[in-house]
Amino acid sequence: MTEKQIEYGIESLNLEFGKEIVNNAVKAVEEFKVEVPSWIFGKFGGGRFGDFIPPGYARNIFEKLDDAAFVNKLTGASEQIATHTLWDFSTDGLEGCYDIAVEVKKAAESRGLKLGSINPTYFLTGSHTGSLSSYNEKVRERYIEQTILSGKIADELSNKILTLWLPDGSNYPGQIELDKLISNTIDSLKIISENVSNSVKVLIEYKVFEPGTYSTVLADWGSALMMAQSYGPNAGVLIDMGHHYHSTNIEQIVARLINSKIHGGFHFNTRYAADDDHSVEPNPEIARIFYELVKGDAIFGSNKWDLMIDQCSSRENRIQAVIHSIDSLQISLAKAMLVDKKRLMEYQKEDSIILANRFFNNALILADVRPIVYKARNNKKLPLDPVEAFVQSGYQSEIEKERSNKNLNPVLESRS
Ligand code: LRH
Ligand code: MN
Repeated sequence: MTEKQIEYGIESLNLEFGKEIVNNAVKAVEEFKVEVPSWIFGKFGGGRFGDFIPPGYARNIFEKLDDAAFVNKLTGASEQIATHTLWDFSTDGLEGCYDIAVEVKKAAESRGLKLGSINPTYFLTGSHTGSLSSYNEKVRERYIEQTILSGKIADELSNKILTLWLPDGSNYPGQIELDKLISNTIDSLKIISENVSNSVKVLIEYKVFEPGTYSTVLADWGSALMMAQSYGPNAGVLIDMGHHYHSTNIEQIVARLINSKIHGGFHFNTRYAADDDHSVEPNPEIARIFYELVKGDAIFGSNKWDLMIDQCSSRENRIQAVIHSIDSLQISLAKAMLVDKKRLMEYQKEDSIILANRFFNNALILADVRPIVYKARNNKKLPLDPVEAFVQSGYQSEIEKERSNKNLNPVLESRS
């Protein structure tokens, strides 16, 4: 889109939505930040029926930081990187190591990045009987230890956010006592809350199924909220887009948590089947979610939620996929900023159902907000289309060449 087209686009949006609303939307896109996951740059993903190894994938946390730094350079919106303890701070994938985390923090900052949310890893070797809910006390202790270490890393080296996703559940009725797993998890979280600083915010992630099929300990927002409340006032709920049954009204879960002032966070991705973890699509659902977040002052304000991308790729280019997600989130934010809430609520008061819906959709579905996103990037001297800029940069062929030489120090070889 040329400068002229952007100006025309802004002019027509000013006419339809008003100059002040459009200006606020441009400012919001300029300030928007989202965390990227370290694991998107590695070989993790690809589904269980294939072993596609993406060319030029990041072989260790330092190459992941290189890729994340390049994404931040092109988007100006992703200086924080989420890490997984046994993927990024471990030499054996069995235990986390604080000193490696110190090294990774230095490496991140030397690339203009910051460590973001810390994810204890409850799903690698030895997690087949569960983690914090396991019947096996030794297993529970091991994961409690790893979580306390991850809490220390979050408190002392990153942004004081600890996000917990438990794969715990069962595959057959009768395999376990459902209430036993719940009480084991509550007991484990109690020990963790006594050993992790309460300046650390703990976000509990739920998932409707997988790897559990018959039962999942943390299967929905309600179970995650109850666990968070049993943990303490510094705990909340983490919503992952792909962790719901189809037709679940996710924006209503957001509205409910904001309404009850519960700490919240997001793992943004898009799914067409189940927990696909695909790149974020700028669809009406994401726009409606951003409307609730903007209205609830949860993007920039006092009630700020922790916004993260959690995706992994099958065959698509990983770096293009995460830049595409950032672009889609900025587009969704711009749409949400265009809703004139005062006018919408007048339609609602009049019970003008269809007029309210059409007015809402004018902003969230029909408006072309690309001129707003481009103007914001122009103002920040950033490429208008960061995905295209990535393709033109030659970065992909550079990393494929560089990372094809085999003499990598194994200690650093990453497991994700
Ligand atoms: C589980 C999940 C969780 C992560 C993992 C990589 O499906 O969404 O957030 O820890 O993906
Ligand atoms: Mn997730």
